[in-house]
Amino acid sequence: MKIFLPMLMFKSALLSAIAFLALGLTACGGDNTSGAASSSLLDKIKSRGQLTCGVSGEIPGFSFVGTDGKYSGLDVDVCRAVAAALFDNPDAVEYRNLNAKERFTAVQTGEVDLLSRNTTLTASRDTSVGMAFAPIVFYDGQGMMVGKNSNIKSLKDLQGKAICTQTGTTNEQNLADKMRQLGIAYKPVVFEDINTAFATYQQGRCNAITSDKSQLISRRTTLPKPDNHIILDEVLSQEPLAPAVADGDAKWADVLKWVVYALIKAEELGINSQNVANLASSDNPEIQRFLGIKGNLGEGMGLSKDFAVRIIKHVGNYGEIYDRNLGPKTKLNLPRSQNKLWTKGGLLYSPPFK
Ligand SMILES: N[C@@H](CCC(=O)N[C@@H](CS)C(=O)NCC(=O)O)C(=O)O
Repeated sequence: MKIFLPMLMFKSALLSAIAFLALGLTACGGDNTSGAASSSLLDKIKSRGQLTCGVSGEIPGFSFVGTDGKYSGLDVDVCRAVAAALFDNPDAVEYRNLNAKERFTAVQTGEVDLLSRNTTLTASRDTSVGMAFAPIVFYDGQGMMVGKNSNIKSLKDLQGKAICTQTGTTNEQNLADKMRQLGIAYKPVVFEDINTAFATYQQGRCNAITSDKSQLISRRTTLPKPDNHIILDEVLSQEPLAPAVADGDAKWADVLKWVVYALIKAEELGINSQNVANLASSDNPEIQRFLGIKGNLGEGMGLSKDFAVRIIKHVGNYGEIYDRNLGPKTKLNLPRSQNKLWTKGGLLYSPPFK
């Protein structure tokens, strides 16, 4: 016993030290959260004077780089709205094109401040991939595109056929799940790059290509003969698309969250880029609070009082963003369907600004 006592003492001291360290680490972990709140990315971005936004850059209507090098699309407008709220300048954004595989690492390593890139909000991404998602900006579902003359009229006609998809996406998994459920054996052809995926489909080396419906509609406009391709009626999954920031920085996540809500709320209140200046004299208390005429909602978020005015005057409300990028006057001409406001039978809803 005697012989083992010092060893036991050593062991217990060691265990205590480990426990202490572990506690310390936990405390640091806990402190980090509150530390992050006090030294939030928000402050760094403000002093940097520019926002770094991760987008795709390959999807017209969502995020696309024009021949003039300018970015446009609904996802891009989310970046612009955040920059408008922060700097009163929607152009204070540096964009980074990210493919599906790169996107989450880019957020975790701080390469981008926020991800606004046709990304589906899922439980695992929200809880174990280290993302903090903002509200949904586009309700989507996965679809299947095939050649018009292919004789493929529904998913069951894809037995034994090659289907192009992209790695690191929900689409790859949904396809496998759906086809297993339907008992259809198919050949998955998986790519990292969307352009290669579409080029392969275009060359006829895949009988079909699957992705979010909005993306299929968008990319179809870039094919040499868009009318030669149809999107099957069946929807394989739900794809609620939302922007995201890295987990653990509630202050920064709140900014993104309330900028998105501001876009929705502005449409609901009938405030748009054309009338926002006149509404400075509104006597509606809800509008007064929202526009920062009364109260200090913006300040509580680490923003200016008039952050909503800045967003709307530069970027517009959600409806204006939708119409500009995806609406009937665009090549995409996507019906708003689920992406209408809740007051119009859709799913878009903002909590109160109070
Ligand atoms: N919403 C799905 C799919 C998103 C996705 O990345 N889709 C591919 C096409 S299947 C894409 O957008 N690629 C664009 C690119 O790589 O730039 C997800 O979050 O996983």
